[in-house]
Amino acid sequence: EFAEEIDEPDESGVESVSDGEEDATDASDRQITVDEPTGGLTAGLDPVLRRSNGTWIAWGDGDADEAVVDENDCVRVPPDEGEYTLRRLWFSEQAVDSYYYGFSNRVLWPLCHGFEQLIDDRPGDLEWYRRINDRFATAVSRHASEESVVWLQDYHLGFAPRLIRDRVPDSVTVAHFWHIPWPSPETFDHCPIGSELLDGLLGNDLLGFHVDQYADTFLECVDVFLPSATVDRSTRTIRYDGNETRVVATPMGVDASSYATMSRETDSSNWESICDEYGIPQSNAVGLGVDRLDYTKGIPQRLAAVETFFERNPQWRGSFTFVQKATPSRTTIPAYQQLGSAVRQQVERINVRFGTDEWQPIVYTEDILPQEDLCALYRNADVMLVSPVCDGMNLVAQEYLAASVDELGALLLSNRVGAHEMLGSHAFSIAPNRTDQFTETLERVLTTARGEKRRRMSVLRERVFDADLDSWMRDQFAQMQRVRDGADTLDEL
Ligand code: GDG
Repeated sequence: EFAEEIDEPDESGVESVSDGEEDATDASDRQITVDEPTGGLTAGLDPVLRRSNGTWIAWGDGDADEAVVDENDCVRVPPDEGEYTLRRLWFSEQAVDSYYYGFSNRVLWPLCHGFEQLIDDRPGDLEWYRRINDRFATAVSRHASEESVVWLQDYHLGFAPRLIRDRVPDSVTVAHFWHIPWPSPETFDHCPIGSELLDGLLGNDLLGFHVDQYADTFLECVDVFLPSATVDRSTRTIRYDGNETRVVATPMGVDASSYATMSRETDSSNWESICDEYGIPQSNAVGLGVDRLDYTKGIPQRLAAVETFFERNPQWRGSFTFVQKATPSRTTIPAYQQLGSAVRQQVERINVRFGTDEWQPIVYTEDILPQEDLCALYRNADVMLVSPVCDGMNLVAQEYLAASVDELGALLLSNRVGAHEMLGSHAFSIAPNRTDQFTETLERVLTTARGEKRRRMSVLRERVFDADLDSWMRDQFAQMQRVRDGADTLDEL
């Protein structure tokens, strides 16, 4: 999900196939090509799979007929070494529309982010969500052995843990990481299948969230909506239907050293060409936003603060440029289409209001940038504006810090993101909907002395390096091992 803008299946390219298993493809004369992502969960999982000689079960991206797979829809990867198995599941266009663009992203996504007014529970979508979860569970049960550890990712697989639990031996450990927030009981009450979802998730032995708040609201929801469950808040353990689920908060990190290395490798010519391409005056102070074009990310709120900033500070007109990199996402969903046009209009209006022949206050792009260009932007931004109204963690804030090798910039951070728990004390904290306070904070950042910014930045960078992706991954597996060892409470470990 977090790398969706790069990995999301091309809607037009998804082969229309039946919901059943695909026929075998003759792979003998086809080449396997691999794009290795830098950073992100995918890159973090790869070495784990290699070490464990495991099986990665994933939604097949692209054309099933063109895929290089054996009769079980599997391929050994990486191509030359063949250290683990990649098992593909192929979905029809209808399945993608209903499961992914439907129940996952029209119901669960808005629900978990507190946008219950945007829930659009279309007839049939839930049924596809059930079916696809079932297909994942079937695939898992075919590959799992007595000693397997199954690790599920995210809200697209809410029913799968129960379905897996019912089909695999008791000795198998089932763990899950939920990458988005968990809502309060009041918001969760809007979930059309609340108790079924909780029942599904309690098929897990271990359920991870980014921060304490989400772990606690999950326990509260179980308490309220699943009366037959026994919830122990002090140990974050739930007993339900003969199974025990441990709930943990483990904040996800980024591959900090690879961002730092890539950032160091960018030189002034990279930056010059980005400035030329997008019309950023090199002499300007630069503010930066990097997000998927999603209503949770607070882009309109950020643009409102930027507008107020130029209104109140004419001296900055012509010498501060705000760069917003917004990646189109889930564009078949009306709420996303509306957001996209509202944002484009807002940018246009602000640029008309303050722009001149030589200078645009906002440089807006929907391009997907190569990682090197993203790092060059991070490194050269004087202030990074991360202002979601609700966000599970927010990796962009951490990537910015990791890439800020010169320690010259500053992070302006919403108090409504998971990352605020780790970074809030030394970032410039804002409430995303309070435009005045947001604007004042931006003014303050731009006039704060270099020494003070460096002091904050070096504390923040240390935190991001200490709690990086590798440490998160190790933590996850240590927790799974503990659950497996059957320790009574995590506190005793
Ligand atoms: C979900 C949760 C949680 C963006 N544009 C480009 C590009 N990106 C990369 C960023 C970053 C990723 O996309 C976005 O990650 P976020 O964490 O900010 O947001 P979500 O996509 O909403 O992710 C979130 C995350 O899962 C992990 O648990 O933190 O709260 O919503 O890595 O760098 N990368 C490249 N070019 C772009 O143009 N190369």
